Amino acid sequence: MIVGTAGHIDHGKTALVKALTGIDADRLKEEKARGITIDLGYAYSDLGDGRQLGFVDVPGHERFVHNMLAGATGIDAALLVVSAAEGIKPQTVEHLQIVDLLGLDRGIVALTKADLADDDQILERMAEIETLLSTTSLRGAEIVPVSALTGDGIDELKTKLLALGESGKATTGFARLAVDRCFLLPGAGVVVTGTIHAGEIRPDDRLILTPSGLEARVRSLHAQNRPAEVGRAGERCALNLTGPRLSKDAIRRGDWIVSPDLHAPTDRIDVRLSLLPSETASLRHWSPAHVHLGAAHVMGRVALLEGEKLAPGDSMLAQLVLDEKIGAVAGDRVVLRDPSALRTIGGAAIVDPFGPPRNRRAERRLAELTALAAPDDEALAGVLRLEAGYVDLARFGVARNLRPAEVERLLGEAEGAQVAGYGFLAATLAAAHDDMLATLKAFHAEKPDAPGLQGERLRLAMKKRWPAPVFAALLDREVRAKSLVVDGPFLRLPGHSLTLGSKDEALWQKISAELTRDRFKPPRVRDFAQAYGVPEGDTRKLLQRLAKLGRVVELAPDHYFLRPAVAEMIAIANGFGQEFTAAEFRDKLDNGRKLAILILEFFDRQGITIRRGDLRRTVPQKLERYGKPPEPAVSPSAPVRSG
Ligand SMILES: Nc1nc2c(ncn2[C@@H]2O[C@H](COP(=O)(O)OP(=O)(O)OP(=O)(O)O)[C@@H](O)[C@H]2O)c(=O)[nH]1
Ligand SMILES: [Mg+2]
Repeated sequence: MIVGTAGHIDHGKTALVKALTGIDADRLKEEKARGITIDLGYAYSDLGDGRQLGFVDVPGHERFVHNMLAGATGIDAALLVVSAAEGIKPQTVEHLQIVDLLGLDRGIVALTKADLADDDQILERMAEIETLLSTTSLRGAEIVPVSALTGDGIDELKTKLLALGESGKATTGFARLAVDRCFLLPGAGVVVTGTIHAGEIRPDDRLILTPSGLEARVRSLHAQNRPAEVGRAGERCALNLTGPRLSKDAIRRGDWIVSPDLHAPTDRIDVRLSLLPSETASLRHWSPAHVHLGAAHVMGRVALLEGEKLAPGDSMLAQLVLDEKIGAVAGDRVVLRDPSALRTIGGAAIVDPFGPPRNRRAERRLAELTALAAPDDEALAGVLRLEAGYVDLARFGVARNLRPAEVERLLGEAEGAQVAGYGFLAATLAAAHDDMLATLKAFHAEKPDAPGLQGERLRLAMKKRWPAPVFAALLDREVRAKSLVVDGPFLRLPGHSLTLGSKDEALWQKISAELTRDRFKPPRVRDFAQAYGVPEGDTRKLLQRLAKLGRVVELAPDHYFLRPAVAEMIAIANGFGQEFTAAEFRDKLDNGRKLAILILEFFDRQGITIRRGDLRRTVPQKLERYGKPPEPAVSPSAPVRSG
């Protein structure tokens, strides 16, 4: 269990930690010289029965509140220290505000230097403190008079701290540790310390530094100051890291060390923001602020999403636009301080760590944020019901540090279904199915001669406009279910087939027989017209229609080939396995030099072949441009011999 101190300068925090643990957490030379705490100090006390109390000792000086903030993140409970001699002072109030904004509702107040006050004074201080706590997350917390000098009350305080118990952070998510220190240990190399906010870390784990993206492997670790095989959420850990580009200078306080699945630095964070009631003026849109998240501290601006001003004591959805990228997960608490870092002005809970750069104030975005502000299960169900109708499940998982299996479970609970990484409600899928099929049906009715719609046309023609990747997922689902058919570049209903008029059909029968017989050297439009006594214009029109249907391909003006024959010729060209000449190609097709060159020029135009001087080669990606080549004809089986 990790306890963080809080309280005004000189009120006895470090002395109290020493009385509780025997350890002086002030380790810097400057701290000793000035008699004040500047940076975070750490102390552990083993209670002998396997239990342990860990302390993060913070500075009370108003200039070092940013350090206090880095220390207060990830603690289980707050130990608010108030001097019985001095009572409530500015940083007593500010540290308590921070504890409140971080959502810490477990803590104890130590009324220190009790040896310097009489009983009446102590009772008076206790009443003042009780009033101060009453509007915060620590309301009702116990107040224990203690003296680090005489030792009075120390054992009682220890017992009461232990009784608070651990806060129980989620070990189910991917690992994330907030780095508060990084140093070089002779013989070991780079060591970072910090609190694990979620998940577990073990030796040999491969982790990533957020935001830098540097890779690190855990060589060994200490949890709560002892060598360990695993560090769990809620524990303070020291990790000995190695990595190709890792160095002490590449790691800073405020970085996160995360499982690779969770590495997603962001500089636009959508939050629910509260302005402290003690503020004297409203916060205006686009105000600059110091933003503290985890152990990180960056500058940013506050984009208000639901108005131009936020009044003291009020809350509103907002987007924090940061000067630098950081790691963030929904539910994380953020503390804001004024631009000159003189006072804490408010705090926020992260709703979506990946805020959009555009349309962030649009009504549908605000509705989405309202849904996302709920606990995980309700949030997923809520977002599925929104007008957009789908959830990008991977993004949802990373934003909230949920493993894919957990997202899947939540989706099942919300009675949703997954299609290619997107979640939908069954009713939404049914509506999309109906919409897609009705759109195609209407198209077929309007254009019975057309083979179908191309994918993008279908997407744009539907009643509901899906984003292209979501549409692709929905379309794939329908194709798999055979609700619609992919026909070359076209999508059509399975029942839709083009029928030619009986005259055309009869003509096509004759023409197709000719095209089949001489598939590499077919007659041309004029030849058919003459042969069958049909006007040339009508013959041409029929073949143009058949080309639209994908049955024939016009390789040169008025010169049509059967589509499978084109696929076969591509296979023949590819069959050379290397560059080939027009003459070699002609010899395979046996169709004359002039025609062979016309065909190859057509292939060149289509990008199926690339020509270099007299040589050509095929382009692998284009080989199936006209479908797969027909199976080679099966040779007639040898007559069965008897005997
Ligand atoms: N008489 C008396 N003096 C105390 C007691 N606790 C602390 N002090 C004295 O108060 C002074 C400040 O104590 P610290 O523990 O350094 O105070 P702090 O809250 O850690 O101060 P910062 O870290 O700088 O905010 C020191 O001179 C201590 O000896 C106590 O219980 N009784
Ligand atoms: Mg101190």
